[in-house]
Amino acid sequence: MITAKLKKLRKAMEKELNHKRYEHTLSVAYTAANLAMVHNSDTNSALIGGMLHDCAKCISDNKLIAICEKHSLNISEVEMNNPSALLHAKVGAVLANDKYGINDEDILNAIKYHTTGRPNMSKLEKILYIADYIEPGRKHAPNLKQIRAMAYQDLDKTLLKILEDTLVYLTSSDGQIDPMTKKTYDYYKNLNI
Ligand code: DGI
Ligand code: FE
Ligand code: FE
Repeated sequence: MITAKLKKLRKAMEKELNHKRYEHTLSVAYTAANLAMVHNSDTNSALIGGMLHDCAKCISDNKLIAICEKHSLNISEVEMNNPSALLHAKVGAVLANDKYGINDEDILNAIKYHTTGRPNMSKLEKILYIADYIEPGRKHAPNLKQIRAMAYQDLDKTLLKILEDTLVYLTSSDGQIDPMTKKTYDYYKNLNI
């Protein structure tokens, strides 16, 4: 069911984000809802998490840093060097709570960890992380066809594959790896799934 709350958030995101990011947002929300249906998780939480996951993506680097400082959030060196890529997730969780009225801890954590993941993720956290990577508008990641099929079978295996490909991509493009991305990869690698 598309609730009044979700409609309100959709309107807010249409205003807040640029057109391309808004389209991506809708796509992530519906992909997350599909994954939730298949994996027996709450579809409404998936829709709300998807709708808000990139709510801080169109905020300038300086403003992202200022919001972190205002909320006494620690900024690591890697985050300071890549504010848009990394801080939008952390700040997104703060805004989801403060500005968009979301109190559900699981949804807030799914937004907070949607870029790096974290060890021992909840089902919703996994669903949002994966939906962000596989939504139909994504084109450039390698192995997308295989990963999309895998996502509807096994969340942990899919997570591991995405983390592996992300680390390869970051290494080949000289991107600084956030320690949390590596920690998440190691955790799922060591599960031996
Ligand atoms: O916000 P999106 O573009 O929809 O996707 P996202 O939030 O998953 O990722 C944003 C970017 O962050 C994407 O280009 C991949 C990158 N990323 C993921 N893990 C790391 C990272 N970038 C750096 N520098 N380090 C990481 O560990
Ligand atoms: Fe993002
Ligand atoms: Fe995204």
